[in-house]
Amino acid sequence: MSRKKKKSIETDVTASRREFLRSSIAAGGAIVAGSAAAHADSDPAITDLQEWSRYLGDGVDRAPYGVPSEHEKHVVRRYVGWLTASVESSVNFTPLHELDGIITPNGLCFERHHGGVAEVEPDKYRLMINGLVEKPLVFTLDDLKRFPRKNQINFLECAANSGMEWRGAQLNGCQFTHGMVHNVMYTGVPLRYLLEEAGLKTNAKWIMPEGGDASGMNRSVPLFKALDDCLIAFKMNGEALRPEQGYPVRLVVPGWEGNMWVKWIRRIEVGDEPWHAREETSKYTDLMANGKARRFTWEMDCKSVITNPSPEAPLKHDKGATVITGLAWSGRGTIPRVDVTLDGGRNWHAARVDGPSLDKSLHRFYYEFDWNGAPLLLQSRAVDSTGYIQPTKDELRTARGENSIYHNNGIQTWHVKNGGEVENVEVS
Ligand SMILES: Nc1nc2c(c(=O)[nH]1)N[C@H]1C(S)=C(S)[C@@H](COP(=O)(O)O)O[C@H]1N2
Ligand SMILES: [Mo]
Repeated sequence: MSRKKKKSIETDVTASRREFLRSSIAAGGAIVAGSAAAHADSDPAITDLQEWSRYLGDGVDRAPYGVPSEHEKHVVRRYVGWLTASVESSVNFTPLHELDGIITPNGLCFERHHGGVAEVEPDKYRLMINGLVEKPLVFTLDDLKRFPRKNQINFLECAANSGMEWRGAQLNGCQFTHGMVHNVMYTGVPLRYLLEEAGLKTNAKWIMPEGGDASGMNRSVPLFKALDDCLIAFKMNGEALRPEQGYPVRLVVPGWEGNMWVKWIRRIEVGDEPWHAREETSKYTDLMANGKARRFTWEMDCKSVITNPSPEAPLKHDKGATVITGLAWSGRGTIPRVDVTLDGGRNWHAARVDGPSLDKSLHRFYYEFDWNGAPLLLQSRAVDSTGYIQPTKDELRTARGENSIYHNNGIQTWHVKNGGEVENVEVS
């Protein structure tokens, strides 16, 4: 690079930094100057030569499959012992407060299974399509990989996410109140290609995907969805599905409740009416105040949550520049807008959605402000691309009563107390 060129780049950098400072001041953004001021002569982290600078590190033979830094050991899925009777039919939760961006790392995706993790041998894996088709088919894993593939980033949310909060604030952590969601890039074959290969009969209206695990879980899925954007997926975030996520093959049903995303999928029956399986009658229906139940509530309503600060991620400084961040999503499209309030809903401020805004995918939002150190009542409220506005919990209760476990997409409140500690509360 010529001397002259280098110089002009430096000038550009200085100019853009000045512009950044000016615009962040204009936007009311605080500058961290106080706490970031250098203590170059007294800070041993600067004055002493550190261990890691003194000796050679491990070689490339250290970890053929990489793992996170040992300082990140607390970043794990967690479960709540009293929530379910056994660990085989149970759930653990994504540590949302430890993550950023929109992608959930494979080892941190929450798990929900009804009969434990099936250990399917890929050589013996088969997917059968039968019922109202011209020719019933059986695919091996290699067969599936000869169809054209698609990549899609989609969130999966269990319909029971936030289900413990229907009758009031209960679990003191965003991992537990909202952690039954993950967002993954799937690679797979559009289900439509497989159904077309089998040839749908003219009276075909529904499909019933069925799992190969001990629970043999099944759900009725209307044909219009199966032909629209469902995937028969074998990769997550680029690598093979993890055993707990359905290795070697799972169904992806974008925007619809997690229960329909059948793992270890072994069979798809085509029919002319729904099967009224256990998972769509006694479970995954929403009992209303009048004793009637809503059924086939497939789409996940627009929802958001502030992940930081939150009970497991308190504020560690006493005032000044503060970043609020969280996630928003909708089973009906994208999230053009998220608002944040610091005072329990009296004043709302537009948050900044950053990163890809994809259909039926998690969105990341930020709100930067200058905290005066006083207590806060934090909430976020998302609006989706259909114009639907995330409701308050009271609005949900008025509409549906308190009997339900499922589909609680109400606005979450975090109380930031003096000292930065955070508690799960409700305001009304
Ligand atoms: N075969 C099978 N598929 C299944 C389940 C199951 O128990 N067995 N659980 C369902 C439920 S209730 C949810 S919320 C999602 C959870 O997917 P995950 O474990 O990848 O998070 O898988 C669904 N698919
Ligand atoms: Mo679920």
